[in-house]
Formats: sequence, structure tokens, C-alpha cells
Amino acid sequence: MATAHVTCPLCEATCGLAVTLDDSRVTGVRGDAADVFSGGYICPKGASLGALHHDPDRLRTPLVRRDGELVEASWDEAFAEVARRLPPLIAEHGRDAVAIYAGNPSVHNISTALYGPALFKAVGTKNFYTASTVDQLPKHYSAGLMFGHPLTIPVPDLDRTQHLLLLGANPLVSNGSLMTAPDVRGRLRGIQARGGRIVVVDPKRSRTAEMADEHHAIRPGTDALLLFALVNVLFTDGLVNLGELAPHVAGVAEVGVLATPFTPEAVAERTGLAADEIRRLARELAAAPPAAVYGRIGTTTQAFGTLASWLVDVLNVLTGNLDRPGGAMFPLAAAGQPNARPGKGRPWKVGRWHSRVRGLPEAMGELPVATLADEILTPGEGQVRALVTVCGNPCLSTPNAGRLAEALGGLDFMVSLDVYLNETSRHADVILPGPTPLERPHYDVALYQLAVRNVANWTPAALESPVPQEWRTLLRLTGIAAGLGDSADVDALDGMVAAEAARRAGVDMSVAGDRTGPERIIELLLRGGPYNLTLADLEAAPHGVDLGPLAPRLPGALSTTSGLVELAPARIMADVPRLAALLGEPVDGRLVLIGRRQLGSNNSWMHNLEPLVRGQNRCTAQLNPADAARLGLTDGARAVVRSRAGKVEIPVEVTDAIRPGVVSIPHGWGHDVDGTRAAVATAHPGVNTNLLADDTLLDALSGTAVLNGIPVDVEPV
Ligand SMILES: Nc1nc2c(c(=O)[nH]1)N[C@H]1C(S)=C(S)[C@@H](COP(=O)(O)OP(=O)(O)OC[C@H]3O[C@@H](n4cnc5c(=O)[nH]c(N)nc54)[C@H](O)[C@@H]3O)O[C@H]1N2
Ligand SMILES: Nc1nc2c(c(=O)[nH]1)N[C@H]1C(S)=C(S)[C@@H](COP(=O)(O)OP(=O)(O)OC[C@H]3O[C@@H](n4cnc5c(=O)[nH]c(N)nc54)[C@H](O)[C@@H]3O)O[C@H]1N2
Ligand code: SF4
Ligand SMILES: [Mo]
Repeated sequence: MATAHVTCPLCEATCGLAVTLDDSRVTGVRGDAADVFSGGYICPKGASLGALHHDPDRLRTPLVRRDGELVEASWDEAFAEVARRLPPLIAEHGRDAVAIYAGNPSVHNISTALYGPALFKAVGTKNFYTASTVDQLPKHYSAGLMFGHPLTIPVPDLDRTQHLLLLGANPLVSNGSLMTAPDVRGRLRGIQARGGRIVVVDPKRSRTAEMADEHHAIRPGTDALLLFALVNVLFTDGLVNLGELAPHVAGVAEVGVLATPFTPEAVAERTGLAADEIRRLARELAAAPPAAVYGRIGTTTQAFGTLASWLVDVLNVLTGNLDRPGGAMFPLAAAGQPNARPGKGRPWKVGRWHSRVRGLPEAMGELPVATLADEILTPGEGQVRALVTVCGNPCLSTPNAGRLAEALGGLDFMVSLDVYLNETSRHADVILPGPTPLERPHYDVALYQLAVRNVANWTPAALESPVPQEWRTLLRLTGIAAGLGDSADVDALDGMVAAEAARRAGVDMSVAGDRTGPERIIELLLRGGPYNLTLADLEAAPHGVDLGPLAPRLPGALSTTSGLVELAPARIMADVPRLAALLGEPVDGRLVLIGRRQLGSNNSWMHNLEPLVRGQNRCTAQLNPADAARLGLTDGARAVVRSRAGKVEIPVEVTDAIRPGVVSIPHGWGHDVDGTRAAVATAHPGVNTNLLADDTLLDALSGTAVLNGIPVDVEPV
């Protein structure tokens, strides 16, 4: 029996787990009590790492389509097939004819995080899409314009704050997002134990709302109005107090002018919150030393996602809470953090190109995934004819999923890097699987940049992998896309990726000695990082290295041209009239659809693990008793839910936890399609809520899909 100490790569919390192994069998997974960050915390998903590792349906060989069927093939055959089909397609139709979609796990996977960019660059397409445009892009957008870099995102200093105003997030279930914080429940209890308050704004009395001191059931999609009203009160009541931030901030007066029409009275009906409650929330926020405002997916995937994301940090600034202990602070990760060295003052640019069909602007090098189907289905110069998916399941996770499935069915060629034959990869001509989390090394390059405490933890692979590490697969594809054929020298390409990493980190390649692959890159990033750490230091610390609580970082973390926090960026100000226009409009009574997460789900892809799906069907439409009665629906009855984009049939769950006027359906379900290989998931299919999500509804600035606040009609089947 051996015990491996690993960092769980499944969600953003980065828990340390102790995995017991009997040869290559996983016999147990526990929280690692000695982990410097998570201290023994574990959730049901982490506990299922063994089930994931041993899942008989997980792919262990490539699949290649022959005569219409996906059949097992050798790695050489699979790469040969890509080399036979992709380069001629690029030669004939150009690089933009190949689209790429990178999904959520590509951020949690060291291979795709470090080597994905090489492939994306070699393909060189403008049709680059990721899950960010169904997720957090509005936050990158507002942070990029306010602080100078889209990854300069402040996180609530959970362990020291005395007042947390949390909107559109349910970290007790999601375990935190854009806020890496293992054991959120423990950390929130800590706030209450030291006499602080937690205020939750959510159309649903979520688990987080249940433990909070106060819950406000807002009408979906109206957070920007509420936040603006809080700003309005700070100005009218003379509560704006930047404190030590004052010399570092521009645009305060402009924000005050913009906030004028958004009085508590003006937003009360639409938000569903009483004006005097809104006033009280603003006053209590201003009075609490220190406080943090935090918004997540309920505030980003909505029609005013960027405005809401911006206003969250406007409030943090106006109350003097940005960059102070207990407020909203900037982490300083040990490796790979672009803002670790004082800013270069190059303004962050958006809208450098636009999508062909709908003219939607690029941000962070990507286009809104809500328009991927348009680009595939609309003929003409520049039409997308091939697709590469990397750790993504857009057929379940992106809006108007029915139309996307139709589009994928008509592609000339598709490659999926995926560990399952699922709703998306079933459309591929070649599927290339990767190792399980236990068969690969891990270092969380992305998420330590968003952690509520500065930590670093290296995980070596616990088990040998029967399939190539995905960085090698990515580099073989990079070779094909770069015109080097299917047997390019992977080690030479690895050297080129490392050289680029060394250049960016400002260190000499030789400091990494004879290391190769991700180990070499992490070594380079650590050596170029702010703590003078080496990979050997981390190898000697299997439970992680604690680098201390977050420390103030202004003005050094800023990279705006002015060197200041830009509180009133022109692009964002230009979108305020769209929000103000709502103030004059009557509120209609139509039901709106929102989403929710569940402890045992990981977006769309861990439903093939028996321990996570057993028990009652969790894919239900939650309705308030008043709405259910009006519609003639009872608990357990089947309903038809219809939107502009599509319809689904789904069992109803009547609960007073949900606000009247709102329907909640979780995403990631809908495993009832042909041609997949996932017996357990197929037996627990649920329905695909993204058949309802409307691909024409976007946050105007960032192009992020509206997944919360979709107008729907509900009736009994
Ligand atoms: N309606 C609605 N839709 C939503 C959301 C919502 O709240 N409501 N949330 C959105 C959000 S926040 C997100 S992040 C997206 C997620 O959207 P996606 O990223 O498209 O979906 P996932 O379900 O995370 O799919 C991950 C895929 O990666 C594969 N995979 C897992 N691990 C590995 C690996 O190590 N290597 C490889 N090669 N593949 C792997 C899985 O088999 C699966 O196919 O969904 C979004 N969609
Ligand atoms: N167990 C589990 N954990 C996960 C995931 C998972 O699928 N399962 N997915 C991971 C991913 S990819 C992400 S991005 C994170 C997301 O992490 P969170 O942002 O915490 O996501 P949710 O748990 O969906 O919580 C969103 C909350 O927003 C509320 N909401 C909906 N619409 C609105 C609105 O208009 N305004 C307000 N104020 N609230 C609204 C919903 O009712 C819900 O309670 O979770 C991650 N963690
Ligand atoms: S909370 Fe996230 S990181 Fe922690 S065990 Fe669960 S899935 Fe893994
Ligand atoms: Mo996400």
C-alpha cells in the first residue's frame, strides 16, 4: 500500500488529497489533513477520483472514424488521420476554416494549460472559442479595463473579512470560483465566528444563502441595477471613502454622475428589493471595516454581465476595500502570474477582430461560443469546416445546443481531445484521450492566481499512464498544424515552448537543468516568479508550501496606461445607457430560467460515476409553489419548458427556496443521445437545459451568453 499526495484538479478549490494505492488500484481517497491550504477538506467529486480512474467507459486508446463508425486505432494511425485531413483543408480554405473550442478542464490540466497555446498558435485561427464566454469573461473584461490585465482580478480576502456581500454564487456547492478557497463553508463560518456578516443576493435560497446572515431574492439579470443603486447611495449619503486607495484611482466623479439615475426607488421594482433595504445594504457595506463584494456566475452569465462585474469592484474601491486586508485583494502566485512584475503600461485591447457572421467582437483572443454554430452553418468565405475540441463538451454547455449539434454533424473534419466518447466527441472523426488526474503531474498555474491565500503545491504523477501525456499529444498536433507532418520531433517542439516560457519569465533556460516537459516549464516559471522558489523546493513539500496571507499590491499590480485603477473605463461607461433604458420599461410577468450547480456534478462530465449519480434524479425544474399552482403543476409532475431556442420535458420540483417568477434547471445533463460510451450517464440522462438557452442573448460587451434570465414558458405535459 502506498499513499500519494495529490492536488485535486477537478474544481477551483485545489484541495490536497491523500490517495491510497494498492499497486495501480485506487483503494481510498481522503482529504489530506496536512495540506497547507485545504487542511483535510474533500468533497464528493474529489472522493470519486478513484471511480474516475477506474471507469471502464473512459477512453484508453484513440478512436478514428472508419466507414462512419468510431473504432479503436493506434496512436500513429490517429495522428496519420489528422495529418491526412487537416492540412489539405487549411490549404484549401485557410486557417480560419478551423475552429478550436477549449473547455473548462483545459484550465485544470497542466498539459493543456501550458501546451494548448502552442497548438492554438500553430492553427492560427480567428475562430478560437472557450468556455469563458459561457462563464467568467465579463470579469476578465472589467478587470482588464480597470486594472490593466484581464487576469488582475481581486478576490475576497475570506479569512480576514468582516462583511461579505456575495451575489450570484453558491460556493457551498461550487466550492468557489474566481476565488480559490478550499473548505468555503469553514471559511464562511470563520467570518461569522469573528462577528462578521454574510449577505447573499440570489434568486434562490441556495445552501450558501441558508447559512448567510441575510438573503435577498433578487430578480434574475438585475444585479447591475442593484449594484448601481448601492453606488448611488454611497454618493448621495456621502459614504464614498477611498482611504489609502485615493492616490491610485481615476474616474470616481464620473462614476458618481453615471450612478445618478439609479436610485434605490428607481431599481426597486425591477430588482425585487425594497428601496429602504437597498439603502441599508449600502450603509452597512460602507460601515463594515473591512468588507468585500464578490459576484460570480449568476452575475456574469447575464445580459449585463460586464457592468455587474465592473460594479462589484467599483463598490470595493468606493468603500476603500480594494487591496486592503479583509477586503478584495490581488493574489501573488508563485508561477506564471502575468501581473507579478510591475506593470508595463500597455493598455489591454479588445475588439481587435470580429466574428464573420454576427460581427461580434473578440476579447482575450476569443470569440463568443454562442456564435460557433453560426460560423459553421453559414456558407461563404471563411466558413468553419473543421473543429478541434480540447477538454470541452459544448453540445451540453453552450446555448442553443440543438443547433450546435446539427452544425457539428455537418463538419468536414473534427478532432476531440477528450477522455470520453460523449455528446460532443461523438461527432469527431478522431478522439485522442489523455491520462487520468492520477496519471499526470499537476501544478495549478491558473488557480493560484485567484487564491485567497498564496500557496504553491506540486503533484508528481501518482501512476504510470497507459496513454501519452497530453502535452505530447498537443505537440504532435502542433507539428501537423505547423506543416511538419505527423512525426515532428516532439522534444524539439517542447524545447521551443520552454524557450518561450523562459523568455516570458525573464530567466535563462539553463536554470531548469535537464528537466523537460511541464516540469521544465514550471521550474522556469517558479524561478522567474516572486518567491525564488524552485521545483525541488516543492518536490520536498508534498503537502504544499504556504506563502502567507494576501498582501497589498497597489500600485505594483496595475498595468493600466495611467498606472491607476480606472474606475470609469470608456467602453464600460458606453454600455450604461443600455442598463439605464431598463429603468423606464415596465416589468413583464414572464417566467425566467436560471441555472444551478450540484455537489455531485462537474459541469457535464462526471455523470458516468455511480457514486456521484445514485439516488434521486437531480435534473429537475424547480418552481415556486405559487407559480406551480398557477400553472397547474405539482411536485414530480412533468412539464414542458419552452424558449425561443427550443423545448425540453422535465420533472418539476416545487420548492419555496426559489423566487416566484423563476425556474431553475441545472446544466450539464442531457445524456440521452445516441453514439456515446457512458453507460452510467446514459442511465441517468436528465435533460439538456442548453437546448433552451438562447444563442441570440448575450452580454453586449463581452459576448458572454445569457444563461441566467432566459424568458421561458412552462406548462404541464
Ligand atoms: N445553462 C448553463 N450552461 C452552462 C453553465 C451554466 O451555469 N448554465 N456553466 C458554464 C460554465 S461555468 C462552464 S465552465 C461550461 C463548461 O463547459 P465545457 O468545458 O464545454 O464542459 P465540461 O462539462 O466542463 O466538459 C469537459 C469535457 O472535458 C473532458 N475532460 C475532462 N477531463 C479531461 C482531461 O483531463 N483531458 C481531456 N482531454 N478531456 C477531459 C470531459 O470528458 C468533457 O467532455 O459550461 C457552461 N455552461
Ligand atoms: N459541484 C460542482 N462544483 C462546481 C461546478 C459544478 O458543475 N459542480 N462547476 C464549476 C464551474 S465551471 C464554475 S464556473 C463554478 C461556478 O461557481 P458559482 O458561481 O458559485 O456557481 P453556482 O453554484 O451555479 O451558483 C450560482 C448562483 O447564482 C444564482 N443566480 C442565477 N441567476 C442569478 C442572477 O441573475 N443574479 C444573482 N444574484 N444570482 C443568480 C443561482 O441561483 C446560483 O445559486 O463552479 C465550479 N464548481
Ligand atoms: S472541492 Fe474541488 S478541489 Fe476540493 S475535492 Fe472537491 S472537486 Fe476536488
Ligand atoms: Mo465554469
